[in-house]
Amino acid sequence: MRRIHAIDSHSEGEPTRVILNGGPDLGQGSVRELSERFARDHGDFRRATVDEPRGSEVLVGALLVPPRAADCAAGVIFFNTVGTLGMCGHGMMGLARTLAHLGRIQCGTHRIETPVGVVAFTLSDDGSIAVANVASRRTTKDVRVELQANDAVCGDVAWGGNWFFITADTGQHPLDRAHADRLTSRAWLIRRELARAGITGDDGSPIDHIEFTGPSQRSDCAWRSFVLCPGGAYDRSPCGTGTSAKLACLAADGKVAAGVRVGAESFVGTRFEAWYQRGADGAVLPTVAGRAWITAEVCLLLEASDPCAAGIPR
Ligand code: PYC
Repeated sequence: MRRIHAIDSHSEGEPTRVILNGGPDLGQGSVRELSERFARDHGDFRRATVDEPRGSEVLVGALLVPPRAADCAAGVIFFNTVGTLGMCGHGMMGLARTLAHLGRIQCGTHRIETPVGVVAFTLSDDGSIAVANVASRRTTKDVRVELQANDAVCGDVAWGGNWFFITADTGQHPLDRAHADRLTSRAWLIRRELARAGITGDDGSPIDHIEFTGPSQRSDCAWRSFVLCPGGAYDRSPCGTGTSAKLACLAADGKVAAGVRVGAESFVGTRFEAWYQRGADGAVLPTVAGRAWITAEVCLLLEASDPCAAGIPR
């Protein structure tokens, strides 16, 4: 019987599972290199810890690894049922809350190496966690994607630690939970047609997150979003990397100035607050703040005879 200890949390609704032991030996290297090894060689471990029957497509895993950057407290690889993520905003909040729960960190600022760069979070006395994310950018504005006969969608391609296609065109489906299935179908269609049309991030990576945005009913939020994640579930939080990508678009359009705080509402009504600063080179440096709560101290059990020890067969 293999035992893997983990702490589960949720960040404004979206769950994270931080793996505490039993992870594979990924050798030496930068967190980007370790992440590539993890993605290539350890799919069984990834699926065992986040896929059904021990998890679900909503869950994001976080594997702690040694940082190469000397000024970082830890390195982390975020992953889901279908692969690894570059960064994960809600996951970073869950990691911060988990490390505090374990007594490994105190309030203050901590730097973490991710596969896409160093991210700092600040844990405050009131429990809020502000994640200073990697530089974010819009790479293409108003990309038109043909969907099917008489239907096309126009949106922006942007980076916020993952690649996003961001559009207000929901196909007239309201951004509410009664329409989650239709929004999911449309987002899948957009993702498929982006790939078919060869539209990628500017580094050639597939665009694997689709974000619909629209007006929020909350007086403290500038928009509401539906973000389809790579595994097929929608983000229950406002999506930290998606909020960063959206902020990069608003900054590029001159709609939100540096330092101005905006609220981002998730599809389930929860909220992140976000703002950005300009880097020396003019880059958009977003900070996304929210809260996270511990939900479980878990010991995952993997029996040798279990046909689903490495996740449900797919
Ligand atoms: O919060 O950045 C995020 C995120 C990415 C995928 C799920 N959540």
